[in-house]
Amino acid sequence: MPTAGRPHPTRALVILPTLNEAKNLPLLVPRILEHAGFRIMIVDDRSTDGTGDVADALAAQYPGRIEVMHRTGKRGLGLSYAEAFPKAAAAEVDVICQMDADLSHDPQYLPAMAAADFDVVIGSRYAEGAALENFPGYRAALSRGANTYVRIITGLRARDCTSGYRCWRRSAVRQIRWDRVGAEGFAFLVETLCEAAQAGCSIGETPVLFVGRQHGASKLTARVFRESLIVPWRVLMRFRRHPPQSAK
Ligand SMILES: Nc1nc2c(ncn2[C@@H]2O[C@H](COP(=O)(O)OP(=O)(O)OP(=O)(O)O)[C@@H](O)[C@H]2O)c(=O)[nH]1
Ligand SMILES: [Mg+2]
Repeated sequence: MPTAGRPHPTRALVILPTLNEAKNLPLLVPRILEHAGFRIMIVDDRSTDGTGDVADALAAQYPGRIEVMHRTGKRGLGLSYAEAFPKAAAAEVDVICQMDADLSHDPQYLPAMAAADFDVVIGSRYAEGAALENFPGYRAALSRGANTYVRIITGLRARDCTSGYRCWRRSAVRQIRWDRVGAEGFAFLVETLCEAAQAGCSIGETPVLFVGRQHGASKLTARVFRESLIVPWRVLMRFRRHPPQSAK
């Protein structure tokens, strides 16, 4: 994958959605901020384990580099990102990254992903050279199945369409039709990738080592799972009515 596209250092803003990540956040944040030019926007969804306070303490510890959004509306990963992305795109940045806050996504990949010559770069668990660690077999099978399902329905070509580790050019984020992004949960990841392809954005993948979470509980509920089954079809219908500029 080409990595020399944009001048470095890049001004990057990393969006970190959190729901009960009090143990993980203090370990993750310094590792992101090791990279020059990187800032963080933490989007906490009324965590009950004190993550909001941990986030505020980190923001005080790293003045000017961390912004904390304490959400009050309906909870949801998709709803959190849908609120954060347009706000991030209004900031003075070149690249907007998104990653999980549970230490599954290693920040070491951020500079290369941010500098890669694509509109959207996926930190991919299934690109050549990627690997999974501490990830039970049934979860890996579910994840692979989800990707096959999504690719068949939507026509997306990326190997890892459900990865939550991505870097976007700000210009690409501004092209997304945020008014019609409606997924409340994890399906947001598929919906926005489809919207990016629909908008004619180039999509690339960089292999990452994905490490399953060690602290805290999973938030994958039956409701979120059901929505993930429906959203690819919803997007397909949407694009039938408004054909894509190009199929990626
Ligand atoms: N703001 C917000 N963040 C969320 C919500 N649900 C999950 N997250 C965060 O989104 C990221 C991914 O969620 P995970 O729970 O790790 O999902 P997963 O990787 O599929 O599952 P596990 O790693 O097994 O728990 C983490 O940083 C979570 O804290 C939510 O409703 N709101
Ligand atoms: Mg996780």
